[in-house]
Amino acid sequence: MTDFGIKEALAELGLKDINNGTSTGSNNFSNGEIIESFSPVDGKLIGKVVTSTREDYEKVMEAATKAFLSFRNMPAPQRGEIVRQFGNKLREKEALGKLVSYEMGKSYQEGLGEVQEMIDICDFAVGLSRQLNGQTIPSERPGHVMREQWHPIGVVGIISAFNFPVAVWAWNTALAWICGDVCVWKASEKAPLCSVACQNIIAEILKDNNLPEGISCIINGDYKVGEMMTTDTRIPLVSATGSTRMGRIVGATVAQRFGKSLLELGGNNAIIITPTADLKVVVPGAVFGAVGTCGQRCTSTRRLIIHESVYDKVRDAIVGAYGQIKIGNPLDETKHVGPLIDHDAVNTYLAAIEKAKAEGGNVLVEGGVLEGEGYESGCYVKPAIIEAENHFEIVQHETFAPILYLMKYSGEVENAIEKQNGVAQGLSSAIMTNEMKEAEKFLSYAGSDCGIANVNIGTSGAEIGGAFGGEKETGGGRESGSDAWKVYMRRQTNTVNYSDELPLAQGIKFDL
Ligand code: UN1
Repeated sequence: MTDFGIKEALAELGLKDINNGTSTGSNNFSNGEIIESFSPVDGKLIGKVVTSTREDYEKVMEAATKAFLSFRNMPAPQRGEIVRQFGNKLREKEALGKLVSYEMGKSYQEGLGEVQEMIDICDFAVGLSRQLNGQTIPSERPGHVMREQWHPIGVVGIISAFNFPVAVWAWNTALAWICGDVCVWKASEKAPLCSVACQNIIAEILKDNNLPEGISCIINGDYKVGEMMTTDTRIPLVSATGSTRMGRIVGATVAQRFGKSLLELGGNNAIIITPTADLKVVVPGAVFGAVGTCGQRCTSTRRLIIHESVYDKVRDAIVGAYGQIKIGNPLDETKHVGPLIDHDAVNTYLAAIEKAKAEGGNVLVEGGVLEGEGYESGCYVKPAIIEAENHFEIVQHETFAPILYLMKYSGEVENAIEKQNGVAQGLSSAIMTNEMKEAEKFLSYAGSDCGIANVNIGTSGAEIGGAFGGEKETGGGRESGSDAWKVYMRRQTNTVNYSDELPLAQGIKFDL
């Protein structure tokens, strides 16, 4: 059977010896235990990574803090030039897309899409490197001027999840670097080789430019390694992507020491389907949203809230489309859906289906684990559709798997918006409608309470140009586009007196 060029891809990414048991450490400092990375695609061992001990972490932090002192002196457009070179390197990196697909299990197209997101954010950051503008502010005092400056914040800690093992890191680093920060990255222990591959690419660029490797560091391990960062006062900003459970701990720990955290946590994303919705748009939007990345995006579509007048038609169209979905090796481009990340994820998926049934859910498309040739890893599951009520405990909960809940609404769009907002998470949302008033209501202050609200597209697949993140239990952080860069900098307000007097603000008199 073809290995879809995996061996060549690993070699190209500098991971070639890993299959022989040679391990790759973070910045070559690691001395801890070994993490083995098994592919959910075929269950095979891809490679091993050494975790970071406390001593390793200290060495990494020493390198990072030292690198920051010189990197912050480099003019921002020159830092942009480094990011430009990184983006250019990524343009040659189909191998990285392949590794993402093989280590994480998403389709090769989506693996390439992730690399494209990295390229896009690099381009965005290069432009921004000449636009880290502050404001000038009129002073109330004669002969005075006020202005605002944005300075690099320092070492940025990045904790990323397995589902976007490279793009989310790039969203953070590309911006952090042009802002003059250096980064320490703890990738998910479920996709550690992706982080080593990225580190290999950027390390080469830093070397070619005679810059210290400490500008980009990786550390490996589980939550205990993450904890070294969250408790470390040398890290003014921790950006964390993952579960709400993890974010609650990270946010509290970082706040305890008055650090900043940027949290991008769970979603429970819904599409409202109104009577005028166009099925040509609804079906691919909902199906890709629900089964793309095997339902393991923060933005995956979990709920369809369908007007009762079109419910049967929409339900039948979606159920029909599920019949066309091909599940299998994600590197095989004829397949739409690959495996879940591991057996734990499979068990969580199975338990969620059982729970939905126990709560009164009506299964329209049966789930289940696939067996037989091509499914030996035990991680391939069937995307399921269940009719459910919004208040079911399981519906209120984010299950990182391809389970789609269908529910009805009646009357006006406000009733659908109430259901859509009636969950603890607030990441992404969408409405399918050709009624301008419904769309505008959905986008208004009385509409969707999510960080992302779309009209006539699905809930996933955001472009990098907009700020990405959400409200409520999603954590409130914003990454990627718009003015998300500001979180990676510290703001300084300056007042300069160029007069010969010293008038006080608010007209206070203080005569000596
Ligand atoms: C995530 O799932 O953590 O909007 C990120 C999307 C992608 C990013 C998802 N551009 O679906």
